[in-house]
Amino acid sequence: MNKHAIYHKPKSNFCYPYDKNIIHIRLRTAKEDVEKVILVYGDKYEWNKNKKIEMKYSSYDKLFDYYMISVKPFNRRLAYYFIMESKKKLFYYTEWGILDNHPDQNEIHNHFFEYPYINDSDIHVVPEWVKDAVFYQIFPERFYNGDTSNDPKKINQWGELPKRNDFFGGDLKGIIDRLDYIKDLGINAIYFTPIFESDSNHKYNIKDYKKIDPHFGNLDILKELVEKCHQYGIKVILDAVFNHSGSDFKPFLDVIKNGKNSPYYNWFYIHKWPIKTNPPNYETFSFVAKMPKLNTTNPEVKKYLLDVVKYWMEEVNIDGWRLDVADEIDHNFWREFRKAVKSIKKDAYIVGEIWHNSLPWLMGDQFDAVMNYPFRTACLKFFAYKNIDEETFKKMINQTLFRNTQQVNEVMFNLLDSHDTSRFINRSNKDIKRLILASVFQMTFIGTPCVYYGTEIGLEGEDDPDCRRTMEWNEEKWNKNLHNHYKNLIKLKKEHISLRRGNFKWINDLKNIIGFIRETDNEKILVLINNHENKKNVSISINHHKCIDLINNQKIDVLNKKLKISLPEYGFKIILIRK
Ligand code: ARE
Ligand code: CA
Repeated sequence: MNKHAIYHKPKSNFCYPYDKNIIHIRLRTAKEDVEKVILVYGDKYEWNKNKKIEMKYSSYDKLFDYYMISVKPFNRRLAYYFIMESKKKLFYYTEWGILDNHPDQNEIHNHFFEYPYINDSDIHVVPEWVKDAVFYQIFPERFYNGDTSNDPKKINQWGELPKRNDFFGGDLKGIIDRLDYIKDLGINAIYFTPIFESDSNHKYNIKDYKKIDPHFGNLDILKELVEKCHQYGIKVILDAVFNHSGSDFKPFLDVIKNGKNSPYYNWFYIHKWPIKTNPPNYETFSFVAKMPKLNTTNPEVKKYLLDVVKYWMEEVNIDGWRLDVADEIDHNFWREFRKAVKSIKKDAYIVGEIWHNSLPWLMGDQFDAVMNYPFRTACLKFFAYKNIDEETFKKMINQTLFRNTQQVNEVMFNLLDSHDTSRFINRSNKDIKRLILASVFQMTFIGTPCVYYGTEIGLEGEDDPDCRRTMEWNEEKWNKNLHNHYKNLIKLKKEHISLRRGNFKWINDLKNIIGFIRETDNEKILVLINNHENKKNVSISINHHKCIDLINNQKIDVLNKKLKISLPEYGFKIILIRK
């Protein structure tokens, strides 16, 4: 057995409470090295009643296999160790490492791993509604101009290609006007990029945190928008830009003027006064002079920003926050932020913007999820660039799943593109088939999908600023097939609980086909994806008799317990397996 590969760690993504009765335990071994893993577990105060249970082979990536088990501790406490079988030999894995002999039971207390006690407040409880949500991301300046009287002085023609500093006049009234469209698509949650006062089109350099940007509307219009959304069953989350303010934020202007005498001097990280902007002699977001970094470790700044949070949640009743540059802000700030948010709305959704492994923010004391860019990366390589095969794609996806706890995976914000990336369709050589397959995966995979406005009609765009083109409202110019496809997928997700709450499991023995099952106690759905330009036939062993193709609602016959499917080029199937 390859002992170097064995890994486990309590109170991490390898051992955490899923709810107050259940602890998830994971173990990593070298790939195809171990035949069997047993978990020996009990209560440390009653170890003589310990039990053994076999762990399930759960997943793999390039180098490793992963085992997993849900255990029910007897009394909320868990003491445990592992027995691994490799080439007919047994190994014992305790907190002190890997032993060739069974640990001495008289000394076992000093050896086992522990999850000492499941305290309620240590459990990461994620908002239930997010599991049912299909998000839509809107960049308000570019969605619809519903009120020309609030337009910026100089605006471009709707439909022109956007340059970095262009304005088009989109606003909150425009979103109210187009809510029927959003509703009709099946969307039930919206993420708005920033809407507070700011002189840019993206509004990430905020001048006044308590004011709606006048080109977007005002407090009353936002209230109306959120109320209408709620009437339509649509939740709303806003963008919290707390890493930095705009350089015209009053406290920063005060520092420019008064230097060390300003009461706000320590709200920022000023290297030297007087302030210079080229290059800035103060900390910023990514060297951008218009974005001075806020000192969120300063209690006054913290108080100010948490007050902003409270204001919008109470005044407008929003349902959560997306956190800008979340990884560059201190963890303690986020811990207090979470408490503040959840004390106002218990099931508010907190989704951080972090592009990498985000476990340190996702253990329950900070965010509920992050924008899942690693998911996008895997989808780009497999569906858009087609430069990895099925196996590599699965390994990448498995890696993303094992980075986080199960409850986080269930509400992960899964996206194919955003206002910070080129459109998926542009990365796919403008080949709609590739976007169709990627969206099938996105909508049927575990987690919460988000559609970036326009992606559903085939709107194109390269990197920022081109990915922020105006929404196309002339239906003649839509890709209608794509739009229908999105509507159908979203509808299926709403109709089938297993696509929202079901377990996720690959079918591992398929060649050149992606296949997986989503399953709840009462429902089972099989998804098959053929990412090749030739037809593929698959045969899957199955114990059930009735299968229904959910795309065309046709019955599929199962003969001799074999489900035989022919997948056309770039074809997919979503099949209900009747239990
Ligand atoms: C734009 C251009 C810049 C240009 C600048 C000049 O993109 O190249 O220098 O304008 O003004 C907002 C605007 C952007 C604007 C930016 C700066 O939307 O249009 O940039 O402000 O003015 C990293 C961060 C991540 C960040 C991305 C963009 O970690 O937090 O970079 N995303 C958020 C928002 C943006 C927003 C800001 C932050 C600033 O979503 O819209 O930009 O408030 C890897 C790295 C990531 C990196 C990612 C992308 O994966 O690991 O950390 O994200 O690449 O670069
Ligand atoms: Ca307008």
